[in-house]
Amino acid sequence: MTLSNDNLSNKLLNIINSTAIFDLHTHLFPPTHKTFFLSGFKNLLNYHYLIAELLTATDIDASTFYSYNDEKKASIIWNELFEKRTPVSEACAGVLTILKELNIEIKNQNFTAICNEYDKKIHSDKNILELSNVSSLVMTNNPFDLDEWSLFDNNDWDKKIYLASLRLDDLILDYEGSLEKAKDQTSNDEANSIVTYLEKCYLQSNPVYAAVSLNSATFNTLLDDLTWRNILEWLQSKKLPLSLMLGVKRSVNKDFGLAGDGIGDMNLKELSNLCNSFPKNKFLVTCLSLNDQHELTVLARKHPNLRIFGFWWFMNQPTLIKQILKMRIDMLGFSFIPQHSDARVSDQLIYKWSHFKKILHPILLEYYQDLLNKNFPVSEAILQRDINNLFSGNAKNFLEIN
Ligand code: FIX
Ligand code: ZN
Repeated sequence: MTLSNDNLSNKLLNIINSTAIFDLHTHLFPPTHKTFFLSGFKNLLNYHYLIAELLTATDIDASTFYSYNDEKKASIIWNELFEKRTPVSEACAGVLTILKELNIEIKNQNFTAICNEYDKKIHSDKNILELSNVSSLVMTNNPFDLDEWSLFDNNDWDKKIYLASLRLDDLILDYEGSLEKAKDQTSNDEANSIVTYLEKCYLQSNPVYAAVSLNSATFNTLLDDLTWRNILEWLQSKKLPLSLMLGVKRSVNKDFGLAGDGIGDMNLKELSNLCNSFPKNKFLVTCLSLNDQHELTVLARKHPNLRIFGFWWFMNQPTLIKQILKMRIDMLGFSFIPQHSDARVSDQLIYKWSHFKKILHPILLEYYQDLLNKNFPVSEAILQRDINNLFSGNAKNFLEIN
């Protein structure tokens, strides 16, 4: 049945809130992978986005801050960013959204009281997945970090919820060290031991894509380096897309650790070149800089083997998302993957997705209202089809999974 302008907004909101999400890129792990699974209020506060905010807003010294235990770090962040200052940044707002969702009052409660109440409410990863309506997600799995990779030695976690991806940054950052590990793990001394090792990892983990973060200084390695050409060929044979996270410069401020990465240069002409040179490979692409968004969207109209995904990190701000999301729809229709969470702490799924939905609803509403005004019949079934595609179908179709 065709909807009218009167009931469109509510129907759309209901569908957005009830449709299951497939989260294409996270840094999450199942709870059984103990040292890597992060959850809870203290971990939420110790998020590197908030650490960067703290270390630049105050005169707290980075190495002194990092020498504290998790509880003390979290209490400093709460005190400096939520008590002494007004928590209006996107990362601060995220913490408040989660507290509100869990009905935890801030008024008249100090840090310890909030921590205690929070710990009573959360729960398990299942709880969080339910609250955020995420049905499955892709982890970031580094085959060259053997401790982290030991996840795949065990079967005590849900492989239908936690899907694997092969994160290959170590091959760029430390090729020799990675090669040694690959040889070690495969008892293989041949030139192609990297691919031999990746094949072993593939069989072990059943990944849905491989991924690497690059900037203009490292991007050409993909085209010029024999190992990478072999990897691209191997990925094609496995029908595995390569996810390219473009425009990051690591350690802009070394003292800040994980909170010290920034934006680097990126020349997207090289991306176009890559898409042409490897037409049978598929590339998921996200760009870190606002400057690259328009060109990236144009390239997604030119290369069928390129699919845009998400608002990565410094792009994940409401003001930028509103503008760029509309531009993507104007140029691509709904043929892109609008968001991923990049969650590092499981609880963040709750705010990352609810914040995105809050932006998505009024933007989509405008497009559907315009269609109705032009006498194009918009039914509930059309809304549901579109939201299914935006929240999971587009990503799963590109990955060829169901
Ligand atoms: O490279 C990445 O996958 C980035 O998302 C991370 O390295 C970054 O630290 C992050 O958490 C961004 O959201
Ligand atoms: Zn990430």
